[in-house]
Amino acid sequence: MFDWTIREEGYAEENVSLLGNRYLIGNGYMGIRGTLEEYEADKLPAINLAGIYDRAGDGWREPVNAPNGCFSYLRVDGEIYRLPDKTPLSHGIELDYRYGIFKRRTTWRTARGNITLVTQRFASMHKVNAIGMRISVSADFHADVELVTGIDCKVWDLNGPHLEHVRMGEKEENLLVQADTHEQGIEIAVAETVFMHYPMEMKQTVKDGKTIHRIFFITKPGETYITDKWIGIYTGKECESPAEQALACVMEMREGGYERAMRVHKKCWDELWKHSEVTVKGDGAAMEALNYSLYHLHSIAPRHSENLSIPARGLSGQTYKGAVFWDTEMFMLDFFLMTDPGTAKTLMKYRIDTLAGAKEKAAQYGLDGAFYAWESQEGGYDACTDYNVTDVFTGRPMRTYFKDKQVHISAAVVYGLFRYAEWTGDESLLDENGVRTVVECARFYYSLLLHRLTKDCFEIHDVIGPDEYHERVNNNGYTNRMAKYTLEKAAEELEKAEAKGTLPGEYDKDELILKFREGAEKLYLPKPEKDNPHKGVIEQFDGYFAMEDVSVEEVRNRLLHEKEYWGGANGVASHTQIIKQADVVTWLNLFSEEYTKEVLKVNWEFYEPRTEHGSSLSAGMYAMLACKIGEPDKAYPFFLKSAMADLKGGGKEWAGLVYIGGTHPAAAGAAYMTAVEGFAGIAVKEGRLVCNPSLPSNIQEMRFHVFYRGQEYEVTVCGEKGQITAL
Ligand code: IFM
Repeated sequence: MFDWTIREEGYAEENVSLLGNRYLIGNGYMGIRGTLEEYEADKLPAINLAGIYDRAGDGWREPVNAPNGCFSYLRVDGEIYRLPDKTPLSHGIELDYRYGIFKRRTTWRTARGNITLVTQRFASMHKVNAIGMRISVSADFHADVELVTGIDCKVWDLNGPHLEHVRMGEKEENLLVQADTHEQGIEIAVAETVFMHYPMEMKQTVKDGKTIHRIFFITKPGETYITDKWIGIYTGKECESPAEQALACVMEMREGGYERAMRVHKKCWDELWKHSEVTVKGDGAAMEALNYSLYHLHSIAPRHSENLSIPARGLSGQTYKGAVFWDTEMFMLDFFLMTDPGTAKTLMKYRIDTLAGAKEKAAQYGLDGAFYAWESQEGGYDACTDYNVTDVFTGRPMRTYFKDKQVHISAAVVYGLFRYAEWTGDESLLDENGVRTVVECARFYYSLLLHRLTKDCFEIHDVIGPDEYHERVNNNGYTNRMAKYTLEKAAEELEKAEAKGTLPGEYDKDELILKFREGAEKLYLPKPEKDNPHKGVIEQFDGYFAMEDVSVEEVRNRLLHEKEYWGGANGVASHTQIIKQADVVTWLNLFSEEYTKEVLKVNWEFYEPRTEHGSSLSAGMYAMLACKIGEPDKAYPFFLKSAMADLKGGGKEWAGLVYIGGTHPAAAGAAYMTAVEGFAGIAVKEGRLVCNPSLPSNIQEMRFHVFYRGQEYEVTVCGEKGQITAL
């Protein structure tokens, strides 16, 4: 029976970070790590706020964690009971991922009897500024209990502290914290209110960086003492007076009551699942992992906003500076296009709105057009630094070129925009600013083209492709193909825009079309090799085949330190054929119709054993290409790996000495694409939705809904048969 719940029994200190990710809840406005209420900053609790960034001193600019309003613990007969200090008789946590409800249950043996603490919390999908918590205490004796619950202002930060002028206090019976971010002085306000279903005494105290309620009561054996707690969070980015709003929010939530708030919250989730649940018959593990992945995507979708996108680590913390990467367009977008097109639009609008930042970045490099941020924060600011990895041996920052050389990012934006327009039929994003975005990206690639005097083609040199272990290479096939795509699309769009009357006045259409078409036509693309030993294989970049051909295992054995970085100038993989993640395979997956199945297969088989899969993005691309080759059973383990990226964990947590742990929404998105587009074979042919299933042997049947061009369809796939019904 599929119960939409994951559980963990017992307490293991070493899993604190992992479980924080696995048990994350969120509503797009905030992500709340799956940590215990009593945890302080050293155990990585976080209420991570979407789109609020700050830079403290010389540290990396990263998203802000709000003061921890979930903070709580118990004192029983004068003694503190909290984990890990007091060993419990039993302890467990669970996540209902149908509804984003986190629960914990802990029983301790005290000198006079047993006491049990049960908590439940949810980030309201209905009122995104609110967190609801229910704290239940029961004992088998007359325990003298003090429930301590409040707001902890000492937050976990990677590069903090971000909060200044922290003001802790109370307003009537409610707690209130106000603080300002360091860089821009954005006010963050967190309010808390409690409602007790039992007689008690209550005090309020400010102590040790926390403002707390102390609630005193004596238990009767067998009775449960329930406290409802509401946390409201507002920032100066969304309103004039965040403190007032946060207080009003918690009062309103308390007034409405916990049960009602929970009902409305669940209704919102039911509505999301109505369009997105994927039923898988014959394979419970696949169904669980897939829907759990979709849960994560829903939890971080910025539905409350019109100009936010999704960071590479979702809302699970400050890793990767809370920045938006190509992950969104190339891995997550399809899920939203097919289940929640409104969110897909928001994601793409974010890119149009950040065009100015991309143009500024191109200009900084002496290039034309728009070079999107590799790690995009608000306004398109590139948070990627020159030194993104710290060397484990010297402790020194290592120069990496992700920001300067991963030029394929601009093409991902263009790809996303057209994917949006083609899938939804909504051309509104391709208004003047949308056209500008596409044209500026094309101008960027045009300005990168090099013309050797001895060759009648253009080349692109000195780039990093998706495989980040080989930096500053020439003619990375993926990059060149995506640049060609952008140039072609821009030329087409210029024609269309003129006809539609959306052509921005600053462009000389005919001149640009001529240039873009010539650029696209003459851009060099490596071809499948004709002769052995690499017959059919496409060389990832100039000179790749000449690099040392060695196994992933052998390269791993050469590591002198478990956290050593594999890439960079002298990494263990840098001068070998070992690649970090799908590269040529990503290209072939996107443009599979341009090659024979044989070529697709030869490349899959050549590159897979040479891929470390050091990025969670990698497996999904291999899974999808395997489906296109017609080998779903080969795709299956890669699909499961993607779908289980957060359920199982085990992904890389370190790049050198830099922490990169967190959730993996791109892998979640890739799992969705593999299931729906790969196994079920959903695609568009001549403007119509078609279904061409190729199920792996252990999946008997799949059912799901998809939106296409404003119409919702139900899809049922069984064996080789697929049925699409308009709803
Ligand atoms: O965008 C990816 C990149 O391709 C590999 N390193 C991690 C980034 C964020 O997920």
